[in-house]
Amino acid sequence: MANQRFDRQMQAYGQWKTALLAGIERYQRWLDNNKMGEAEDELRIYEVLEALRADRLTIAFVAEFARGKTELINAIFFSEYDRRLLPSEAGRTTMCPTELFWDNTTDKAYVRLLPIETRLSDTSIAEYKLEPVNWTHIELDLSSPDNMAEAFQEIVKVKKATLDDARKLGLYSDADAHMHMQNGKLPDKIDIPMWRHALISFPHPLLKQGLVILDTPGLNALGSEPELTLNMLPNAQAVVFVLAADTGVTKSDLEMWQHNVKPLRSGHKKGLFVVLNKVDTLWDELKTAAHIEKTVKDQCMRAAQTLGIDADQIYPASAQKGLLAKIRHDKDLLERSNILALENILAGEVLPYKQSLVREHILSSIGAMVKESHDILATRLASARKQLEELKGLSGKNNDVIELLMKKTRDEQVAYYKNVESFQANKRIIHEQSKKLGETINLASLDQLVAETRKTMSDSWTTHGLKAGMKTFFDGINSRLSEVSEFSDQLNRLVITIYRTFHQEHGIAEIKPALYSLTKYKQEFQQLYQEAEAFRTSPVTTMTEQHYVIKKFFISLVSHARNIFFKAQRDAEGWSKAVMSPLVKQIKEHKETMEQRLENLRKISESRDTLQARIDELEKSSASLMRQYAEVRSILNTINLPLEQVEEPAHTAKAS
Ligand SMILES: Nc1nc2c(ncn2[C@@H]2O[C@H](COP(=O)(O)OP(=O)(O)OP(=O)(O)O)[C@@H](O)[C@H]2O)c(=O)[nH]1
Ligand SMILES: [Mg+2]
Repeated sequence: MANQRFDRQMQAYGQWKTALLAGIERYQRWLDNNKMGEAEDELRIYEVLEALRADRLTIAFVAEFARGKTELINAIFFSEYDRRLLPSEAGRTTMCPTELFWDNTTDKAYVRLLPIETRLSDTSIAEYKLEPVNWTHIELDLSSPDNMAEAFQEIVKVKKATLDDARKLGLYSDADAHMHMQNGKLPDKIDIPMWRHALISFPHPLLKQGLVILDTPGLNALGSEPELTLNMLPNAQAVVFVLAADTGVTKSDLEMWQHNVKPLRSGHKKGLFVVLNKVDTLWDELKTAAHIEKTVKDQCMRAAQTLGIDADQIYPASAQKGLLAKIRHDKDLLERSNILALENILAGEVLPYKQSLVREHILSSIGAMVKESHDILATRLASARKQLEELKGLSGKNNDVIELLMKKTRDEQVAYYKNVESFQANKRIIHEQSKKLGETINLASLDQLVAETRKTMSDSWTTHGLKAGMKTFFDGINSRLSEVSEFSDQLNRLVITIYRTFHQEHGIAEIKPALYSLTKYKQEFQQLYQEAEAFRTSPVTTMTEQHYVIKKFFISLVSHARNIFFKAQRDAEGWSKAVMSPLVKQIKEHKETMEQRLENLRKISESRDTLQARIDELEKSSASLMRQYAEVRSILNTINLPLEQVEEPAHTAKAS
């Protein structure tokens, strides 16, 4: 009775991905067999296939310490081990961000830990991930749950550090002194986490299908690792924010919500879930079920008011009772814990959302290409049919008619060639201009902006310096984006005119060219700005050792912005290579069709016996074209297929 709907919905998602992979591979073979693909197309298909194979779905659990994040993860995903797999205890437990996933590149189960001292270097966690030598590696013995539990205990380890060392690591500042006082005195050494980040590769079926669970420590740790707030959490497809019924919404819960969680989903509402955990603490044997239900409802309502969301957006649950119920196979307790309802919500919302993201990615990378193949096949089919009709009409006609037809076709051909020449000139212009577009989105100019920003902050790595720095940085980004926008608008207009002319003057099929748009990147920058603002104004940022956090924050911010610029530039390059391709292909098709028609007419005028043979040939090729057309259509359909819903809509019965 372990994970039910989530499990099956994840399987349905896996099947969709498998069908998609197979469809795209078929398309790749089809392009190859028909010599339709260019090197550029092959590369893009290869990239899409690789991205699909490496595709992951990340669900992050975020909350203040001891709200039950780890217990929820144990209850939802890992109950079949009949024990508490990840350590969850009273007080601060999880000491470093922990990623659970399956490493399909090594097919090995392990725990990898990044020493806390790596915080002293400027290397990001993402970069460290590429260098296993920097991590402490522990193999997992899957046959022994005790051995696994012991290995997982590493994640919660702490060690003693002098105040000075802790300060250098950004883990202590004078403002936190009161938290460490012992008998009114500051100790010489304080506890700091052993590890900065943990990776657990574990062969659980869900993880094997690409699920990644990100468990995080409480507010302090979140505030001191900007990479988590700026990169890891925004990249997760879903964030579960956990509150606890025994504490209600405390000041630090609210701070975390406002500064670290809410901004994550400011652009889109999907993928943010709030759980009111530990509702079992409200279960009172002396009260009626109706009374308890009302107490839970009231608490959800109050929490919703404090967070500024609707009450039905908060899911009451008991992770601990849910885990216990699953281990004991106690259906009533499981129902009461409301864990299954929570699973239903995750399955019903996260997976379709994730699917829409993957679909968007595929459509933006190869959608136009597949559509182009589709259109070319449609053109070929139409011209084969037209030729068939023409040839069938010729039976019984004398040579004069054929001569006349040949002359007409030749004239058409001459006029056409002339226009193709002017097209070549236009194509060169587009090519040169779009090269300039790529240059406008220039990483070197971004780096220059970064240098300017650093100067503005002039080594004042304080929240005040950051405020000025962020203004220089985002103003600079905006002015660069406006420049690119203006240029790409001009270019888009030119492309539209060329396509339209060819359609109007030469009867080429009407194709809508793909236009270059910056909207996506502008939105990403807007989102980044909001996250950065929330981080800048967060009380944790103002409290912690500023120099350390702000420097790290700045590095994260820059790397994120660079990434967006890089994507915009890569897309501009891809776009400039692909934008004229549909028209080029249609022009080539048209040319070949005309040549073929002339050749047919010439052969028939030489010998009438060839007429029937030509008709037969054309009929055969029409049939083959029909099959190819159907094939490409089916690939387009698979990409657009909605995710099969494995059960009725999510059941959201509230816990009582
Ligand atoms: N009564 C009750 N206790 C719970 C529930 N969920 C978790 N707990 C307990 O609360 C304590 C903290 O749970 P954790 O899962 O470690 O909390 P966390 O949010 O991961 O905390 P950190 O790792 O410190 O950030 C543990 O003792 C859990 O057993 C619940 O639903 N009901
Ligand atoms: Mg924990």
